[in-house]
Amino acid sequence: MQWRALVLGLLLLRLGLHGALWLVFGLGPSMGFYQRFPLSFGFPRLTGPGGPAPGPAEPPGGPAGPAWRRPGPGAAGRAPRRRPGVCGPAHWGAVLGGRGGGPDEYERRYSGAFPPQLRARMRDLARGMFVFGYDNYMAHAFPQDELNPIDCGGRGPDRGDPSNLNINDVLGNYSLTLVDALDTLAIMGNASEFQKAVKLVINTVSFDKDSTVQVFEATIRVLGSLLSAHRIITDAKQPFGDMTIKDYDNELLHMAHDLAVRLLPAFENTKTGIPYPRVNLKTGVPPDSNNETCTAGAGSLLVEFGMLSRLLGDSTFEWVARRAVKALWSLRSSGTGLLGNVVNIQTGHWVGKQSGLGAGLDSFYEYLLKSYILFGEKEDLDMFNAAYHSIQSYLRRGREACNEGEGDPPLYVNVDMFSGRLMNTWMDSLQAFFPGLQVLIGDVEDAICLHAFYYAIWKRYGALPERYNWQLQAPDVFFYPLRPELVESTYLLYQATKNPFYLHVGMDILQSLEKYTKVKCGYATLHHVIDKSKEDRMESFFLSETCKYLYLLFDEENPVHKAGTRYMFTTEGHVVSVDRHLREAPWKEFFPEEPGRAAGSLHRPAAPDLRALNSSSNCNRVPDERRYSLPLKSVYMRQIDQMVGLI
Ligand code: DMJ
Repeated sequence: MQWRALVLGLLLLRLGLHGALWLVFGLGPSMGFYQRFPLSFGFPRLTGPGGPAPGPAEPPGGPAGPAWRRPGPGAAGRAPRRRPGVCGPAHWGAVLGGRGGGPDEYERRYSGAFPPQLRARMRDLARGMFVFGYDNYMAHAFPQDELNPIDCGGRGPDRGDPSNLNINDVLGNYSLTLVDALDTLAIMGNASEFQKAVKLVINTVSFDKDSTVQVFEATIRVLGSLLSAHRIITDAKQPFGDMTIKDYDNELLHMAHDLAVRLLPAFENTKTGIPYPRVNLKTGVPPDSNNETCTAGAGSLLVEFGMLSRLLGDSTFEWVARRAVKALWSLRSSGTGLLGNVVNIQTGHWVGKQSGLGAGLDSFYEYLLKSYILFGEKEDLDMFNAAYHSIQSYLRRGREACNEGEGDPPLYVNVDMFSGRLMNTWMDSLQAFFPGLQVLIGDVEDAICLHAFYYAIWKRYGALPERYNWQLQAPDVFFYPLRPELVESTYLLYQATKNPFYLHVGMDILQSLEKYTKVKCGYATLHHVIDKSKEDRMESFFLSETCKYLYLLFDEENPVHKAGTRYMFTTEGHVVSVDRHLREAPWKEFFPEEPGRAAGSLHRPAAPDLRALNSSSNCNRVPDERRYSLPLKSVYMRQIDQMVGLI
């Protein structure tokens, strides 16, 4: 009798615990939603905090692996998977703020599923994570580029070893982490620190440095951040609180201009118009420069260069960036419509024929769509739609629908750009940005599926290995440098669905970052996602992206989410408001498209008229050339003319 009472008591205790969990964490409804998308990845259960040891490769002839090796329907000549119905602004409204229309079905059904107190705790945890990293950078590393979070020191370019591209491509001796973090301070509403940081950047950062950096990295991390902060400062509405700077004289815009001019030599002396990958900020393209560049590096400059052009009223920057995109686009395979990952900028030959969504191509796709969102140029959307069609036809494997039908869940693989044949069985962690991009175009169901795949990997390791082999179901490359891509997609999916499942994902990610990467003076790169050993490096995107997206995920009331303003994030997570000012390209009135011009040919504005444009600039003031010793714009045009052999 006593034994029965004990069993009954335990049973009641368990039921009570479940009820409490349901009430406190809302696990019931959240998981209920998730179960509508049953995904079976065949991952073994976690066996401990580190997860299981890497399993041996599947024996040849062993149990049948996933069917992702098989080509998709498009590759077999059949119609590709259906496209999302609408691909245009109607979809972005929900994602970019201004949801309008009051609570939708999901909000009503799940509004209590992730309690507000827990959400506030997570928001504060995300803010604390940023503050810990930022304060330590300022205390131990500034004015150097990066924080070494383990030895509590700073890091700049590796002058002793110029071939150390892992460091030198990114670190330009220009206080990178401070610059990259500016708009995160504003988004977190920290006006005093934002103002302090902006003044510090204005007073101490210079680009007149003997540093050879990658054009792409300098553009997305530095140029993009300067422009984003400039627009926050000059926004008449000041949505993030009072972020104005006393006596601000467009200094950040001038700095962005100065940097972009220093990057321009990369676009000279290239036969295709595709830029060199690196420039020295003082001397231009190094004499021994490599003629090979990755597609993403050369073709993801348009958002920042276009913004700069439109703010200055000077078409030069947009023109060179757009020319690079068009040149790459013209080199796509005529059969598959796919691009490779590495190209020779002089011959236009593909050196890397791998086509995928990750390293080497990721932001190329992203910027086709984001350029359209920002500037409204239809040719960008046309290119994006065509690229998305090829991706669906040749890269996507698995069953057609995310949550129903036979076969493995969908997955995007790496293929040969010309044949569409599978090239390898790994996917890299950069790919995890793609569900976020799919949200922007309204392909939310597919985004849910792909995101779930990455989250499953995260759950297994408490991080994303740099490369994961889906055939072996084990990492191929083991490090995790605090990348933001999964958080970014989680945030965008939450904005699109408002399903608390994504808050749980965010909480999980936050907790594993705290547990596995926090060290004495910041957050450290995981050297090995299984044994959790660390490297003494905290990349600047941890503050500019990872912390920002985590914070925004939990900060429902953030101005970014309010109706009336629409925001977009650059590939480095810098916030830009989408408004008509950036849709104005003043030079267009002066240089209308020539009728009968061959499709795909480049539009070159005539140099003399640029003078007229300067005075009608939509920027408050034309940069002061004397102060920055910048060559006149007509000089850039002449250089560009020479490099493309047009005169
Ligand atoms: C960032 O610099 C950007 O997000 C870029 O587009 C890809 N790589 C890193 C983050 O992983």
